[in-house]
Order: sequence, then structure tokens, then C-alpha cells
Amino acid sequence: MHRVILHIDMDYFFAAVEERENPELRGKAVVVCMLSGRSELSGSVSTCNYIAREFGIRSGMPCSRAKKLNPEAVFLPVRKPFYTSVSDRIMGILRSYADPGENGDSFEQISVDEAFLEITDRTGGDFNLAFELGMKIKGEIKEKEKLTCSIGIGPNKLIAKMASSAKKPDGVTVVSPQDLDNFLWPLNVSKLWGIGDVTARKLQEMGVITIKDLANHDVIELISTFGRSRGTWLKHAAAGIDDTLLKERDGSEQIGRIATLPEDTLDKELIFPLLDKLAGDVIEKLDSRELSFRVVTLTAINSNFKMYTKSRTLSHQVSSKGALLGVTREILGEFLSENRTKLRRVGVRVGGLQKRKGQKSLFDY
Ligand code: TTP
Ligand code: MG
Ligand code: MG
Repeated sequence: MHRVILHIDMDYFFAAVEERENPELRGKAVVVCMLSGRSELSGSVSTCNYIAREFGIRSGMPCSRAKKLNPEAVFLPVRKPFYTSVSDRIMGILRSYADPGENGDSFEQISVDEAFLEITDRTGGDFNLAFELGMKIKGEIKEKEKLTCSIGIGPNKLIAKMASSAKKPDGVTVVSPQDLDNFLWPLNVSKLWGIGDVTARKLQEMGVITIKDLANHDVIELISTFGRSRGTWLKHAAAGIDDTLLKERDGSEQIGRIATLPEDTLDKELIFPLLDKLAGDVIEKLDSRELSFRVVTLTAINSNFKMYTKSRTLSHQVSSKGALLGVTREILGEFLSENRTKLRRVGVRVGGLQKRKGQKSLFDY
């Protein structure tokens, strides 16, 4: 049985969330900017909607340049924590469509708007069923989050990832093992996932223009130019071969939230409400993934922008907000007794994450 892997990427994600929040933006060019705060439009474009792309606006370009390309466009400041909360909910939906994971990890989030799902068991290796599952996922995200995404389905991660960008926005592209060469080979080598500008340029200098050229190229020459592991990888990738498994973020993963206080302060009573909110957000994320934690870290940034962190490792896994808040307040107390500069921002982070097992521990109460 062939593996079936699904890759999903949200369409113009940050700008799409802004459009959803403000229907007046519909039909307009929308540009989300990472503003440096120095002057009105100093900073770079985070992303923009497809209308803005028609004017040549792209991620990474200076906002001032985007403004020249389309002076009528609406420019909005990036709201990262908000998009992250939307992303968390989407990832929760996606996770529920992945295989049960008895044969290893079956879900892998690779960026704020992208994830891989192993759906081999769920579809029995049937690519038609996989297409239907893809449509169902799109439907649920559309209904619950009012957002569109693009999906790629293939026999491995490499092909699924490349397929999801084949029809954007709002597309589903299925590349079954039989379609592999037709899909892959006409593409320019620069489109192969994992090839950077430098490798693409070198290949072009060697006369390798399409992925088919690469697939037919002498592997010895590839190895002598790029080294053994990179050379063989190029040869395999061009043939659509990729055996890499999905990898759920490992135990080193941490979940955290950080925010700015209403005013710079050393007063516990002013800091507690924000800690309460941050702890609530962290627990909400843990709940959605049924995770418990064992390490709590408090981050504090003072009015001179100096950052401090303090961690505590507990003797048990816990998962309640009460437990998290208790430990966080304790760490804050220690911190305040040692520091005199007012705090500007505080953050709450947890680590040592594990799947919850049964009931809460005594510690949670
Ligand atoms: P992408 O998935 O690369 O782009 P996108 O979702 O905006 O558009 P597309 O429809 O082509 O997928 O990135 C996801 C988000 O990550 C994007 O909405 C904003 C952010 N981002 C940046 O902040 N800077 C960048 O340079 C890029 C590429 C993305
Ligand atoms: Mg995207
Ligand atoms: Mg993306």
C-alpha cells in the first residue's frame, strides 16, 4: 500500500484573517506590514491578499515600495498573537483528520499556516478517498474559521508540499504515484522543495533546467559538485522519492504567551491580571491538544528592554490553570524581590509537554 500524505497551506493567511475580521476590506488590496515603528511605513511586507499581488506586491518587500506599487492599498500592522490563536484552532481541526498514529507520528505542523497529515490508514492508500477527505477538511475550515486553504496530496511529504502550491488559492491537487512524473518533471528545478537559490543557480550553470533534467543527470557528477548526501538527495527528489516520516514536534516543544503591561510597573496587583490572561491562553492551547506540562518559565522584560527568565520544574505533570497560575505567581514574587527596574512585558511559557493520561494529578487541585 502506498503512503498518502496531505499538505495544507492557508491562503494569504495573515491578510485573510484581517479580511475576515473586517468585511469592509473585501475587494481591496490588503497589505499586512511588519512595521519597525521608526516612520509611518518603515518595515517590510509580511503578506498581502491576492488583489495586492496583482500589483506586484510580495512578502518581504519594503512597505514603502508596496505603497508605490499600489497607493490605494490598505496597510495594516501585523497582529501575530491573534493569527497564532487562529492557527492553533486550525491545527486542532487538522489533527483530528490525521491517522490515529499507531505507526508513528501522523501530524506535523511546519509553520504558522502549514501542516502535514499522514492519511494512509484513513484512506487505505486510495487517492480518490484522499481527495474527498481534502474537500471535507476545506469545508470544515471554511465553516468554522471562514478561511480558505490550498491542499496537496501525494505519496510522500515532498510531493504533497509541492502539490499544495500548484493550485492557489482554494485548490486541491492530488498527485498519485502514476501522476508523479507528469507533475514533477516539467517544473523548473528551483521549484523542487528544499532547493535554495544557490543550488538552483549552480544546477542551471550545469545545464540542469527542469526537474526532468535533474532526474536524468549523472549522479556521480551531482555528488562531486554537491557532496554525497546532498547529491543523492537531489537525484532522489527529482524522481519524487522521499521516505521521510512525519515528526510531531518533540518534547523540547514549549508553548507560551507574552504581552505588554498596561503601564511599566513593579506592582504585583497590576501584573497578576495579565498573568491570569496569559496562563488562560496557554491552558487553552494545552487543552486543545490534551497536553500536560512539567516546566514553567516566566519571562520579564523591563523598561530598559532587558530580558530575564526564571524556570521551575515540578515533580509531576500538571495541566490546570490553577496550578500554572500558582507557580507563575510564585516565580514573579521571587523575581520582584530581586529586581528594581519596572517591568514592561511579561510572558508565561510551559515545557516538558506530554499527552495527558487520564485524570488530573493531585497537584492540579
Ligand atoms: P505563506 O504561507 O508563505 O504565505 P501566505 O499564506 O500569506 O500566502 P499563500 O496564499 O501564498 O500561502 O506564509 C504564511 C504567513 O506567514 C503569511 O500570511 C505571513 C507570514 N509571512 C511573513 O511574515 N513573512 C514572509 O516573508 C512570509 C513568506 C510569510
Ligand atoms: Mg499560506
Ligand atoms: Mg505557509
